[in-house]
Amino acid sequence: MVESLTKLKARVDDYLAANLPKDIDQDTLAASMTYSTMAGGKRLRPTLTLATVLTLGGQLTADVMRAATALELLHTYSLIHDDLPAMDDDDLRRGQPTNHRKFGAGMATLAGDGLLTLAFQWVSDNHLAAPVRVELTKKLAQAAGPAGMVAGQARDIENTGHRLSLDQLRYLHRQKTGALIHYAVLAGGIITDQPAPVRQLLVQFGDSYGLAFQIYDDLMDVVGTTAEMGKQVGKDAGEQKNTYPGLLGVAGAEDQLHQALASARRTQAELARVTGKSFAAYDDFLAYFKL
Ligand code: GRG
Repeated sequence: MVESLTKLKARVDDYLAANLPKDIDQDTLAASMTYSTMAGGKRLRPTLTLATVLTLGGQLTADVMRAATALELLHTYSLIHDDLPAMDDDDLRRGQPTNHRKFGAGMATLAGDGLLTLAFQWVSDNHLAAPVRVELTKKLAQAAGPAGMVAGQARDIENTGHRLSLDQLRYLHRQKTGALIHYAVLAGGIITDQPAPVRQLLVQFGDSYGLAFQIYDDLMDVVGTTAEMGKQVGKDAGEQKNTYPGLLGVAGAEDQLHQALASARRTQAELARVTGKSFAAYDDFLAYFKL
């Protein structure tokens, strides 16, 4: 039986609280890295990995927790750097002042650098089988690096103020937000040593889910509130960012969201058919989208 999302999130929170401070050897840097990591994120990415591991018959050992939770460190780095004055220049994140507002841009940059680097330490320095650690490290680098999230961020910066086509926007989102979610689901398949067809279905689910997640985030910037999102909303249009509602209108974006969710549900059913296991745990993740 897969644990509830609330319980998985609590496991991630507990693991981070207990282990992050051990690996930082400078007081202000530790405060800055811990501040953003423990500021109350949803823990979507590591919980996707953990739910996938449990669904596929794996156990949440300390080593699995370390490898899975590494992704939350990396995700937090991306948020800190995204908020910096040189990027989005945001004041609020996870309902609290952004890292550079509290610690200054220099320390915030270093907190991000520290979290990114520590993520690779956690994913490689554990007792999982060596081929598993190598595969996780390689796939995480591909997802987060200059052909993944960093490329998406570069595309976003370069194209702000230029209207992209729907295909171009989808590609940007696939890199910027989708790549880490793709990795989150795949990591569960790598940890439990799944055959190639199952891994293929896992990434297909991750890709559809990641797309839905980004469209929803774009929509919430238009129709959501700061209290709901924990960050300033309504910024995208003013900054001429490329977004789904900007390109297609709210109704068009909602339609794309429905299509992405339908595709994720089809893949969820196919995963159950191919593996003979219940993928009901993914229902909790799909329930995130309130339409
Ligand atoms: C700085 C290299 C670099 C990359 C930044 C992911 C990203 C790339 C920027 C964030 C921009 C953004 C708001 C994207 C929308 C989707 C998204 C990633 C939202 C934040 O993730 P959540 O909702 O946040 O999982 P919590 O706080 O719950 O972890």
